[in-house]
Amino acid sequence: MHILNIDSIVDKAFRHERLSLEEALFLTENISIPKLGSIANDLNSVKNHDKVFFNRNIHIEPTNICVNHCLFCSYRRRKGEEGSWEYSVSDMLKIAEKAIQDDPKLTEFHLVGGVHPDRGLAFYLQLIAALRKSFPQVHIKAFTAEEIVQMCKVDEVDLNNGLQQLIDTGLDSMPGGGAEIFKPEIRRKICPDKISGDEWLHVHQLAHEKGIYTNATMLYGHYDTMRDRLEHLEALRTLQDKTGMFNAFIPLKFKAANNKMSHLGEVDIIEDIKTYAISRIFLDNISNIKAYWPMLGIDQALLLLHFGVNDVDGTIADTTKIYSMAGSKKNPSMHSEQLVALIKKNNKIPVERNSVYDELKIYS
Ligand code: V47
Repeated sequence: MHILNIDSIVDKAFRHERLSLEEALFLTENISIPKLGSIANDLNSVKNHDKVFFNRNIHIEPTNICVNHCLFCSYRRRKGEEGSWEYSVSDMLKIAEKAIQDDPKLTEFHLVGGVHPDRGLAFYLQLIAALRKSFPQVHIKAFTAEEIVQMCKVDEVDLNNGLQQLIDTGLDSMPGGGAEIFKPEIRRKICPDKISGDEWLHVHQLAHEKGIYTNATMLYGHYDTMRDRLEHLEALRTLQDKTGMFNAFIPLKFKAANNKMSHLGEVDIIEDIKTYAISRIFLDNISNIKAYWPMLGIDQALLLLHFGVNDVDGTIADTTKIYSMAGSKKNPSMHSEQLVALIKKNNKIPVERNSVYDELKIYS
């Protein structure tokens, strides 16, 4: 059996050589936090030169009515239940119009919601077509793999054809949600109705083959171990080797308020730091590691800039409820000037980007 040695793994990481799962696991178990941070920081600055990306975006959440029963979800409601919503296409156009009035330089609509029982592909095609027509300049990043599989099922359209229709109508890229954790035993327990990890990967591969970028996420900090997280990262790394079309990886920390897993509580900041840093080190083929500030809080997102993170998502403009319903701060919103000042305070270079990471403005 190959005996692992911490010094040689650290040397290998600093030489920017790819680590095996066992080496990465050994590293997280046998190294101090500052040392782990220095490796992650080194790899990040070679790739991203101390630049920290953000964009001007809003989230549009079409509905929180959902057929799935994910135990970690604080957001889902049944049809007709108090607190449920289902926006029409014209409601969503109004949300988009207001956002553009508030910030004419907005570059992205991020659309994700519940898996509605009766809204099929046709409804979502109408929505994308309407947004595309009214806002041809805005990038549409929309729908998780889960949502796309289900909307095709409702309208009995085959997945390949349905995804192509979405792209032809104006879908520019896909967000990374719904990946949760790929390990089948845990996935069956926390999101029993969702597509499997292999199916999630298949939908993203299909999107990549059709020429659109996607993101990837991982829900961590519940029943998962560091080995489970690394297995998840390894599956993403393998797909990225094939396609190269993942734009960003976003670790999502399990938030424990108001859901069926609240009793688990939340992991501490050391676990967060280790997870973000090892993501930077292990995912040698995904350039952007994003700390999504509405979920983590801005202070922690900024701290993680020193542990491999180079992206903090966007201005959001008060438009997402997924995380406030699970215990994060309500009504998240940041002016771009605030984000710029905070990034600079951390001795990093703020860069406004578009959704495919073209640099729009460097605030040096
Ligand atoms: O898939 C739901 C997660 C995801 C909780 O691609 C929870 O740029 C923690 O994927 N605690 C949706 N996480 C959000 C998402 C996302 C967010 C920001 C940027 C991007 C991107 C993608 O939220 C779900 C699920 O994994 N989630 N409930 C919770 N209680």
